[in-house]
Amino acid sequence: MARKTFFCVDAHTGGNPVRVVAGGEPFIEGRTMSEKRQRFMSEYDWIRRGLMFEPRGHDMMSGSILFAPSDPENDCGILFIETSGCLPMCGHATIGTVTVAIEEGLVTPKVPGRLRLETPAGLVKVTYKQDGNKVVSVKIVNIKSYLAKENIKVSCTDLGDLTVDVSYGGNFYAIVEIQHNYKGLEHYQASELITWSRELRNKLNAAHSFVHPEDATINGLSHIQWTGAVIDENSTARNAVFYGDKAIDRSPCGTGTSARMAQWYAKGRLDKGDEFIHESIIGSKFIGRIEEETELAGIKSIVPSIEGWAMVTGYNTIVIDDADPYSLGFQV
Ligand code: PYC
Repeated sequence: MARKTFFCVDAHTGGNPVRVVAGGEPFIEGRTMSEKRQRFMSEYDWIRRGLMFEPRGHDMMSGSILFAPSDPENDCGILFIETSGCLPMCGHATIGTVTVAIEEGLVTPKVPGRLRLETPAGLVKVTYKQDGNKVVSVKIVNIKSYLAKENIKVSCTDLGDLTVDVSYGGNFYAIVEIQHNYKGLEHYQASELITWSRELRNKLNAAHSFVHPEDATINGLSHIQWTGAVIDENSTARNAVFYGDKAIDRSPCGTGTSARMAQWYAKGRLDKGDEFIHESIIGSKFIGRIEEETELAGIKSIVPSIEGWAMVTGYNTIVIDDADPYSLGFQV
């Protein structure tokens, strides 16, 4: 009988949970975080399942595991774990992880106020501000983001025919903008958006291929971004991002915000330096900005930044015991 113990610091970023594994993680081979991610998914997925699903987690649970960096220039590596799997990149989890790592002394930055993080999707540069020990804001300069496909037709059983764009901001997002058959997220129940998201994701993945041009391990449309009217007139846009089987991000979604900025940039609706204030389903906000105009394998792309905040909610020593029939969790 084996019993494994994980020391976790729980936090939330703009309302969405981040469970940071601060002790108990295994040694994982791999030269890069992308290689470690592949190894983790094939050999250690029980850790993700046990820590993310019920009864230790819940449908929205998401988190991270910290590793030593492979390049000594960098501060640390991050693996993202979620109910949906191991994402190549996760913005809200990065903001939460940085907050926890600094406040709890899990990482000592080489340069105070700055971190260089290795993620499976690439290097992410971070700046953060503190008030005493409290990290009050975290700004992440994300990986290159781009509009992958425009004007894709897809039908939704309840809504009818829709036209969506697919954009990459660390994960591939289908973005549903207001149109004839879709009035905006505030007109529907979250449970309806969840049901429709599953259908759209299945149909879009069956009909199209979404593969990162420089890293084929990043593939598949994983997230649906439903847009809507802003609550605060000072915000630029609002969204509700669906992921996994039943999750709607409570934060504005960092990679989703990056994907939306890349879409707007490609369509001439956002310029370098413009502020993009993005609201979540609960009204929490991230501040986005295009830091750089660039290209990725010949595709017009941007380097976006996202700024937000996180709060520690608790310290959690979690046991996963082989004798427990629900050691790998469950979903209902
Ligand atoms: O913030 O990038 C994000 C994210 C992805 C899924 C949930 N949150």
